[in-house]
Amino acid sequence: MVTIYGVPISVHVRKPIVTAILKDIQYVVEPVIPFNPPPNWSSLSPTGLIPAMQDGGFTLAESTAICFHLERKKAAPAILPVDAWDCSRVLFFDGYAGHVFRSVIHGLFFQKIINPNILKGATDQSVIDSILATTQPKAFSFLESQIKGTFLVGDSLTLADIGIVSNLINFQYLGFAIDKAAYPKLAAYAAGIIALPPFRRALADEKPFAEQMGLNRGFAT
Ligand SMILES: N[C@@H](CCC(=O)N[C@@H](CS)C(=O)NCC(=O)O)C(=O)O
Repeated sequence: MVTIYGVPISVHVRKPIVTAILKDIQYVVEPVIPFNPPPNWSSLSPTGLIPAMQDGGFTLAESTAICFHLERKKAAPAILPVDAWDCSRVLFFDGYAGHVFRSVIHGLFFQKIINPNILKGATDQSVIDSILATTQPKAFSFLESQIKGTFLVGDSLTLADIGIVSNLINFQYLGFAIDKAAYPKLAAYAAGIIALPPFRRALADEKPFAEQMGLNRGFAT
């Protein structure tokens, strides 16, 4: 049994959860909120960030490393293509997903959810407006240019889709829509990936957490 530490509505915790569901690997989620971690947290997550994982006597942090462990634990269905060029492209998009999180999603989520609900601070609307006017259109325009079909790379779900769409889920959780006029391919792509069974189950399982935080689930139903 694999234990995944973190909250399932997190962009990065959802990556190993979707991967485990896709591969039919048994897992449990041990809720950890980074702002209020358990005493042994630094031994599980050296950065203090979620997710971390335990599998038998083996512990690991960093979502990409955890997904890679799950890939080696159970090869099929693969989230990393055999073809070298395709695999490199998948790793590029996984890295780009980290960029989307840091430059778009983290700031929006912090201002709309973490600051008012957890830290009891005030939302800074100017930060939200700035992200929506600068980094978000730049990232979405790039992604729009990359979409050629159902999946970002090849003809099956890979770590590229898992990382990118996990960000797009949290964008929509905040009540924002992917503008179909400006980004028609991205909007259709995200809806298609979210409709796949591993994402549907992950979103159903995280429903109580999403509802507790007052997140918008309209796109997921
Ligand atoms: N590179 C890390 C990033 C993890 C990350 O940023 N996690 C966020 C939640 S999605 C977090 O722990 N945030 C809490 C904080 O910033 O203190 C990974 O892929 O696991």
